[in-house]
Amino acid sequence: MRKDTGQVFRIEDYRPSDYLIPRTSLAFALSPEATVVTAVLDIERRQGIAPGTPLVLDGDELTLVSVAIDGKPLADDAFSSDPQHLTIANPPHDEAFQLTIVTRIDPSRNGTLMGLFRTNGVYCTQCEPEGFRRITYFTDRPDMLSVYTVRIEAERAQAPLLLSNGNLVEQGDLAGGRHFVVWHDPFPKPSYLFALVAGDLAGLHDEFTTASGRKVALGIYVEHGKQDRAAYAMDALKRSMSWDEEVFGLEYDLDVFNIVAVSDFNMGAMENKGLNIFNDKYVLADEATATDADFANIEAIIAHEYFHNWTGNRITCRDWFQLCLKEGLTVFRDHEFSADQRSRAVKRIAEVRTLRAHQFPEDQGPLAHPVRPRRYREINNFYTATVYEKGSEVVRMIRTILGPDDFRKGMKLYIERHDGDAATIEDFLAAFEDASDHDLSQFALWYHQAGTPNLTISTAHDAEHQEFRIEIEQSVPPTPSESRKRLMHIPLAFGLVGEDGSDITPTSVEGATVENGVIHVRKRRQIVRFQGVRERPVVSLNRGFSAPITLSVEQRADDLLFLARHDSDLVSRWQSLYTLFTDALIHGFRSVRGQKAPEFPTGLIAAIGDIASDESLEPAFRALALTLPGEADVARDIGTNIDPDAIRVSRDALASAIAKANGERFQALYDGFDGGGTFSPDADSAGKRALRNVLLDYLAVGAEDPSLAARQFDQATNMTDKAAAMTVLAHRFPGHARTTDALAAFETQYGHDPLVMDKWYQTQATIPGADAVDRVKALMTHQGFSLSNPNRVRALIGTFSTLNQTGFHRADGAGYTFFAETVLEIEKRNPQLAARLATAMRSWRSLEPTRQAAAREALLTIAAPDDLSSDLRDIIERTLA
Ligand code: B3K
Ligand code: ZN
Repeated sequence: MRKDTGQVFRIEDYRPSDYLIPRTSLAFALSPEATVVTAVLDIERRQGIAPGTPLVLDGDELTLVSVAIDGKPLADDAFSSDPQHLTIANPPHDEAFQLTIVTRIDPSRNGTLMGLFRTNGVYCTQCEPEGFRRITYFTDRPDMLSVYTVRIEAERAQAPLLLSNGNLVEQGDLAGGRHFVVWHDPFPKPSYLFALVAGDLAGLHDEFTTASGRKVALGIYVEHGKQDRAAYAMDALKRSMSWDEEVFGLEYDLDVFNIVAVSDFNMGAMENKGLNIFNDKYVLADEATATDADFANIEAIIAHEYFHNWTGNRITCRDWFQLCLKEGLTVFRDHEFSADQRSRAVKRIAEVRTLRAHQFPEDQGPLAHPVRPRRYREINNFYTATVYEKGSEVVRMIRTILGPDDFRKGMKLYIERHDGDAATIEDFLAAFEDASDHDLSQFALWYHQAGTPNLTISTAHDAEHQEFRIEIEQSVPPTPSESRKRLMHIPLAFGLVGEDGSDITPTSVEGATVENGVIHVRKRRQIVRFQGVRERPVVSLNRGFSAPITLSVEQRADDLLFLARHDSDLVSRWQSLYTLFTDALIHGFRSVRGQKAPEFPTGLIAAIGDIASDESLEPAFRALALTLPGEADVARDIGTNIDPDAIRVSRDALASAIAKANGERFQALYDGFDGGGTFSPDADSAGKRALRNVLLDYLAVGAEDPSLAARQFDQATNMTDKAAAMTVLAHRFPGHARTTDALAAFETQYGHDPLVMDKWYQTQATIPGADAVDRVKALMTHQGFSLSNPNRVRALIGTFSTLNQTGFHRADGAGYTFFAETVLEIEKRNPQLAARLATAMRSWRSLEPTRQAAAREALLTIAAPDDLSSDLRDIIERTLA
């Protein structure tokens, strides 16, 4: 594992490398404990660099076997090496030479899952961001573009399948039961996109013909016997390929596109050129084993990795500070894809919920950083919601500001200009400025400044002068190492809603640029005056969630209820309800803290019943509208002195008030949706299941016994309904015999299938209350559980620490103590996973004092060992700072 050295990387220190490596040829002699890698690098000195300038290559935990230049082995004093570097102090003075490096690595003992490792008997690589240096010494940085030729040799019985990037150019048998293949990727690429897979896997094959008539062989490789579960992923891949042609005019460029699903993987998936590697969770699905959410994730992630072929691979990043250049843009593209495949409004609401749940707390806590960071100590810790999700929001805002036509022109120009480059955010913005007549200099702050901007808004109507006024004040809260913030350009979509629910069009506007329903907020304080507004409108703000901001608005509850029922923008309708829920829950929380029983507005409770049964709204929307803000969402909105137990009481009380008032309606609705029938994962069918399952939860809150949920569990014909019923049983009736039976039945039925068992771990890890700590500890000893597998760890420890607010934040600190020990245990094998888990502590300062003190103790425990990895040290020190 890479120990922390304290080194900090700064964007201003970027300079091009002294040497280039236009061609890289790799030969792998695979063996589980001692794989030998021979790298032949064509090296060219960059123009202007003095002959003899030392050549320093990166390495990580490598064993060097030999080094040669132009075929001649180097004398021991001609180079120096340690596991981290290979330095050739005085390389040939010729402009070009060939460097041959032989290294030896041990894939079977590589628990970091970076570089070359083994997962379920399969050799597999992960090189982004700095894993390639764990395979051979190299200039392992994203601006080092090289054309790769890869020869793989292995025992045929052990690894009949040998894959790498690009096209297959040669294959054959060797003596002793071994065989080989040669892959060539004609597109220059950075080392982080290198990939190799070797093993015994089953393939699902198909073909795609591109718009220009190129035939592409598609392959998805999975464990034997699981091919049928890859059909949905294959379908999603073909839809992604067509969509990118239609919407962005981007075609695939190689003869083959392969995807491999593996069971030990630190992240969702990886976009290696022509050979995507996936966490099997995001490939394998059928109705019996996957939920609708799994299907939607598979569709989105397959698309995301495929879309990287242009935004990431053909155009890559100059350095890791530019990560959002590929990630933010590609998330935006996958969001648009899913919106086109499903319901746009529902998709957008889900995005807003995700952003609030993951990015807002990051932006509002000690780990806040700009979408394009300026410093990092461990780049692995910057694959964050800010870079990805806020990065996507920034691209969306560019489209809002430019309009769809100029946005399309800007994208086209960006791709024409930078195809084959390692580019920067400045390059990206320049393409949009040059393709339109917009000045994006103030807007660019979205990339450079951390923190969630807030708009404080007040409105007034002057009936006599028929004027409606919106007063807007912007502020950006301070974030670590950025105390003073500059004023941002915020595109605020809005509508003035008249009595009949339709939008009022004013005769004129003064005080700000207002275009196509968007106010361009650019100053600290702005007053926008709308003339010709006879009746008092209800203002609908941040429609479509046009900017990733918070709003402080003095808006009357009846206006919000009016918007919840009538706004023409569905995202705003949902938002209005969500605001009302949040206000009610915070009010309830204060009552609980003050030893009073919480009370909730009856208008809101009645509106929920109406919305639930409003047939003009799609079921998926109704399901989202009925979903209360999560406990962590409420905690974030309260901000300080958090007592998760009181939030839980308030939230349960609101759920129960809603259930009580609308019980009969909910029951009739629930009965009206038939859970059986032929399964289809499409958005409409999934929406119906989502609504039915939200209703089931409300019905359970109001019920004396668990029979409804137990019946659904027994009769479910798909995993969505089964898992939902299991969760309702476990969370609403913990310890009840029907719950115990259901959990046991689930284990019996799916015990052999780790991905399905993750749902079982997750359900139990999230049962609220103080018992959760012991429950999770006990589950860690379950025979199917392993601290070495990231999916298991995330299902049990990850969900416990992020979703179980009352269990994790147990008042006596036992949740934190257990967590600290577990994180340190995981760190020994997989520092990246440990660091990611540890971010669950990031909001510790907003807790009430007793919990805060206990959380600090746990953080200090994690920080104590001297030999911490750079991954974990970086997170813990920033969290404690
Ligand atoms: N680019 C990869 C993420 C790599 C994460 C490394 N810690 C997957 C993706 O965003 O598409
Ligand atoms: Zn990505």
